[in-house]
Amino acid sequence: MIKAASITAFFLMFTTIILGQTAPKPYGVLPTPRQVKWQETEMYTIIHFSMATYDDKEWGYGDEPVSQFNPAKFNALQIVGAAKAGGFKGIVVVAKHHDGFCLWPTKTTLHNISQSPYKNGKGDLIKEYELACKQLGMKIGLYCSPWDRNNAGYGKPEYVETYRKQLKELYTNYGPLFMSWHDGANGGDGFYGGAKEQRKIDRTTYYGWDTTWAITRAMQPGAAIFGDVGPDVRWVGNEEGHAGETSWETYSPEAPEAGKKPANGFVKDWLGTSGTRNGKYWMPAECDVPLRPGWFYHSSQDGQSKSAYQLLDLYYKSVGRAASLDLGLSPNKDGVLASEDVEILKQFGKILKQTFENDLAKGASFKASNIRGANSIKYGPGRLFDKDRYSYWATDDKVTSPQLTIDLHKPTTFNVIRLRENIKLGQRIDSIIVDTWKQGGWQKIAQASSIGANRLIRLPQNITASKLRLRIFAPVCIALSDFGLFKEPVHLSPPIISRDRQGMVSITTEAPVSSIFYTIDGGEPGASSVEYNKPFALADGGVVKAVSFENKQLRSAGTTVNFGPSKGQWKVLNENYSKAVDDNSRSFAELPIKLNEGLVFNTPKNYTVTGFTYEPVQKQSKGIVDSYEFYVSTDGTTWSKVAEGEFSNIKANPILQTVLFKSPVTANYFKFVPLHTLTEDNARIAELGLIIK
Ligand code: FUL
Repeated sequence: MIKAASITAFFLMFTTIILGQTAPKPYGVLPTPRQVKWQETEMYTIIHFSMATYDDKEWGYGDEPVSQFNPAKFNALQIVGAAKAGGFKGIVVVAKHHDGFCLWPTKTTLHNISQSPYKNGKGDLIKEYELACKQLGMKIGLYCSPWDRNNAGYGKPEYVETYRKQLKELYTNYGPLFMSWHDGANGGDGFYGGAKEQRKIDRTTYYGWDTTWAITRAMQPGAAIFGDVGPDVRWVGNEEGHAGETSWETYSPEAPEAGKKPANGFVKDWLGTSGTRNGKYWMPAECDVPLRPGWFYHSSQDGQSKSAYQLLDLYYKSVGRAASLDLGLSPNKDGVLASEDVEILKQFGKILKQTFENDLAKGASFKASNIRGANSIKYGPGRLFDKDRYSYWATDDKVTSPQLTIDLHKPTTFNVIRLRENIKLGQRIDSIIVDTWKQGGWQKIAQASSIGANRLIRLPQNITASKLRLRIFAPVCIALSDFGLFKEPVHLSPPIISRDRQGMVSITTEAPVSSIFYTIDGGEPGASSVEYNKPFALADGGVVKAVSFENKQLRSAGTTVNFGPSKGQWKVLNENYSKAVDDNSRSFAELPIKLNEGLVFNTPKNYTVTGFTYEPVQKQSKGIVDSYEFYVSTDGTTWSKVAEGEFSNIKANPILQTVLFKSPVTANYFKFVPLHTLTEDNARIAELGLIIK
């Protein structure tokens, strides 16, 4: 028996060697089956709806009364259904955010939904999401924030036990989960059961991540674990929704301090944007980005959701760079998504479908410079055009720079190229070049480094060609599984609205359009609104909405800009700081942090003000203010404090910060006092603004 088996084994080995059918040897670190499954998910959403929704904050402090949680129309089917219409395959529910409020009836704390009026204490939002996902065929994952600003024990060992108990409850009662999301392990100030103090933790040791992850593995083996340091999926290092132009699926996380172990919240996170070629771990990136400016719903951000074409751009820069797109959805106080968000998701899903349903490379003939073992059935380029992501064209071991010519048989117009490797054999390819045959010669039209599970190249213009050539460069033989050509539908770029220092509003577009229509009364612009033909005055501010049209048929996405009063006549008392109110976000004022001192400006008339805005300097981490005070006065001498607090999440998401006062105030002197910056240096202010009633 043994003899017969070994003869068969020898025979098999002999034929595979002779016929060249041994698969290429895997290269570098490899994905686990769990990571392969996660990679195929490509697009999911993360849903922030909790206490902060009611307090109009990005991070609740932890002292929010449970009595305020009572969404009148919460509808998980509406939320999950909108995500599905957008082409997303799953949702990650924020089961507990930094404010510590648990959306399921946990036994670990009283700060949970069972103590709220919602469904008379019988509510369980996670169950509602889970049922909606089951009904709609969507995957579900959970985010239970490690940082808990409500829990009295936070910072002490006992809290880590509580956190693990919370995870165990979630892992037992819901699922199966496709992701377990662990981020925001910050620590800092909070309510902490009434202590109201700073609680610093050592992020490398406090949470005992290895022990926590072992619980996830045992109880939810299918869940990919996300965090700054994975271990399955890494954070991309920004909340803008894009991976680097080159982004490797492998990664070697580094701690910011030499000799220390990297951990969630303690890593050179900017390295996550591109990953590491030949990195230590298989740890692809997730690109998380909110659909609206913030993660939670704020009515002040209505009209500022990303358009379907902006989402498409992010799709190319995330899913198209072998990462995933995790889009933040923010139900409003009623517990549903705003209709404008639902509409955008629907349009996005439609554009994706229109773009990718028709592979223009189908039916092409192809010629490879080399086929592994000359076995064209098993390893030939025909494998590129089946729908299987893991069948592949491979070359002989020594052929590491092969070429493929593709004959489309007729002139074909496309603007997107897709390439995929069989990642089960590792990330093998360094770079590729695509050429088209034009006037008797090859002409380069695209190039890219890092392919991995999915690489989409969006061309700057339409290309029409009938013959293409693909050149590949790798350190080892290749295992390419897909080559596709697609045509994104024609669209108009949305209007760009700006205002000068004199208060004149101009509207333009990137490329010429036949007409632009706008409104200044908050109404939706359409072909019967006012047509734009010259700049108009809006010195006291207001909402401008505009849309562009091509021949009244093709309509662009809309643009909305909410202007405060024009700053042309504002005076900054210390002229060194005048760049904070010059209507130019690219210039900034820099001032030292000093108690009671700040930046004072005076307006030429009294305004009834409902809030103010602070814009940090973009693309720079220095001088970002994260806590402040704001004062008003009518004589520049007697001041009253009208706001104080933190700019939550400004590090990861440094967008324009809007602070609304408890009640409107009338004044002509205003003082912004920065109390602290993330980098503990001088404060930098790109712009300060006022929100006028
Ligand atoms: C971060 C949090 O601090 C933000 O508030 C948000 O939840 C984002 C998705 O993750 O870590």
